[in-house]
Amino acid sequence: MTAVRSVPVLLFVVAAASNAYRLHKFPELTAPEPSPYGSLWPLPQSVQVSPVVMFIPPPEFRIVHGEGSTAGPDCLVLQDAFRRYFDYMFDYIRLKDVPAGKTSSGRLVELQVILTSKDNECHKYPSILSDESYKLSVNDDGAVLQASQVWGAVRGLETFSQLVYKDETGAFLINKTQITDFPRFAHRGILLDTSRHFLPLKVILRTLDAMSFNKLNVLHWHIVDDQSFPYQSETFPELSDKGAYQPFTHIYTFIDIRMVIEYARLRGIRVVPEFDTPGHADSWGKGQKDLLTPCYKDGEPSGTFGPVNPIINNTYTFMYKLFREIGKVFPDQYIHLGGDEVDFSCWKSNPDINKFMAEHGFGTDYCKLESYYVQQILGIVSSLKKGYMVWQEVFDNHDQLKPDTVVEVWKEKNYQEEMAAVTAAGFQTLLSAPWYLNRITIGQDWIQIYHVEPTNFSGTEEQKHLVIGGEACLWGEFVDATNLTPRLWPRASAVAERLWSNKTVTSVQDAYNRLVVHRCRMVGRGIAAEPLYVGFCENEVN
Ligand code: CP6
Repeated sequence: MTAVRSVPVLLFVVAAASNAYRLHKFPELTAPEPSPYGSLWPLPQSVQVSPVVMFIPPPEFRIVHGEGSTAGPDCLVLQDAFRRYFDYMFDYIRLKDVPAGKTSSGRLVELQVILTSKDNECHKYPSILSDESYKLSVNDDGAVLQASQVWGAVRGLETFSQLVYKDETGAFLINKTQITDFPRFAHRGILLDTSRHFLPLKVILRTLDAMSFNKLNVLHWHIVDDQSFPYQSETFPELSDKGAYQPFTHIYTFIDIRMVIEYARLRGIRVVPEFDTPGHADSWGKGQKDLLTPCYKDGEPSGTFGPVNPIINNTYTFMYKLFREIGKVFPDQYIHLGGDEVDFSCWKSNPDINKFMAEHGFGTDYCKLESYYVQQILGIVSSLKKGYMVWQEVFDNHDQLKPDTVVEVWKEKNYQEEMAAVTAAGFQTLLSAPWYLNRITIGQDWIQIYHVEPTNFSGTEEQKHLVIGGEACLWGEFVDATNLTPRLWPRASAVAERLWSNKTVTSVQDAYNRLVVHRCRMVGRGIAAEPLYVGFCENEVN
């Protein structure tokens, strides 16, 4: 009797709970339906989609260099992109068996890609100044993708591939469409952390694939930190011999790094390495004697070590040689120098440090010592003709930074005030504070990510122009190759649209309608992106 009576009670509880969950968590959204913009992600700046549909016969379809293009078959960036996108659009099908489609009015057999600039940058690396704009026209008389440089062509090919879809018979279709597109922000990044856990090369390359599907263009490679030093230096091989989790398997050799950089270049993605000092450098101490500050307890060295030791000349000789090597290995114009979360307690405990402080008139202000260190490092990196990025503390604690420093705002608390302060001081800035993707909650947290407006702080138009973009950060304490991809995607896609699309693109419902399909497409292209909510995706593995 009791068992029978408990059943309806249980059902009631479950129903009430799931109802509350549904109503409470997603008040804004209804079930996804087709967007007028199909599955375009991120949404281009200007899109006109006509209802007129054309049939694409895959066996005949070609992506070609159009007449008058400044690029030809020797342009590896385009050749590789043509191949990739053909595969993404028509892979896994027996080309001859594709039905002709019921609703189509014309046939599209060619996409012409035309580069217009003489300096189309095919044989260069992308930079903060790269031109990623393009125009795409899909018409009766053919499809034309026009861009000034290869970077715009790569973005436009992604867009073209997103326009192609299948009808219920399996025929490939595309609507007549006109698109004019360019990014809102020049720096659209993902931070990967390969120190807390080593990430195999394959995982990094997959992430670059997924970044290109989302038009993201900077890999911020937080390559070393307290826990391990996987960067294999030629000048100082002991750093990874002693500081990596495993000296032979869990390191990145020059060859590995070259591979990441070239794979990224072919997708219009920059690789900005971060070598974070003076804090977050425990692992450096294992292979480089006397680099870190010895901490003291009761007047004696305690055997533990703190931040990089800023008071000895050898530190700077070492840093010069290391950064000289790094500057050659990584071709990007920028190096990220970290500078976050410096713990002063070890410096405070050390009598030599305190003596140095007194001699330099720093009093007991350890920010001044940090500042002294940072000035030296910035000087070293400048002398190597590289630009640098730093975390916000470097701006907070120092009054004389070089004007071309890029300041990355990461602290969630009052980040809008920080953006206002950094830009009021005339520095370029990057936003990552609201985009920490290692932080997870239940439900559709991509909506919070999507709602962020990077220029939403009080300041002049001039200040807003100093916001050069932002980054989705995937810190590695709880992330390795097993869970990286679903933790990043599709949530990083929300950041990608915020940084690419027009400021006026804010409809969460339309974003949801497109993102559901975009996520399913990523799954089809081999990216294990997690689902947004309940629903069916034809590419899901079973
Ligand atoms: N590692 C390094 C980290 C963090 C930072 N720097 C970090 C701090 C707080 C959060 C997430 C990450 N793990 N080197 C700060 C930039 Cl919530």
